[in-house]
Amino acid sequence: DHEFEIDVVVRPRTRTRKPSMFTVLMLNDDYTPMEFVVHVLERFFGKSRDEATDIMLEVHQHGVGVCGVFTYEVAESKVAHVMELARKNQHPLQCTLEKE
Ligand code: TYC
Repeated sequence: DHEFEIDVVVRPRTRTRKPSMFTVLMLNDDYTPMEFVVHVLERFFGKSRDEATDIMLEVHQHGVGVCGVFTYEVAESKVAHVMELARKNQHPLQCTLEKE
């Protein structure tokens, strides 16, 4: 009489969750100098001068533009840095984050 035993190893499946991503948006206004916006995009978002100029013009012409997409903590930190530098220079520049 023959019996087969099959051992099955069951690993508890730990869920790997992708972090939610957040888009950082730059908003247009009538007062912030174009050069300041270009500087901000270079300094905080790693853009080249050409890329920064394109994004700035997109915001200037259409009201809003994408600075980049990041995890929540990174996006929030970048927005805070932009707002802080704008405030220090007395520019009304607004930067916000939006869940993807
Ligand atoms: N509209 C501004 C001007 O004419 C330039 C500007 C561009 C301001 C982008 C904000 O996010 C901005 N000086």
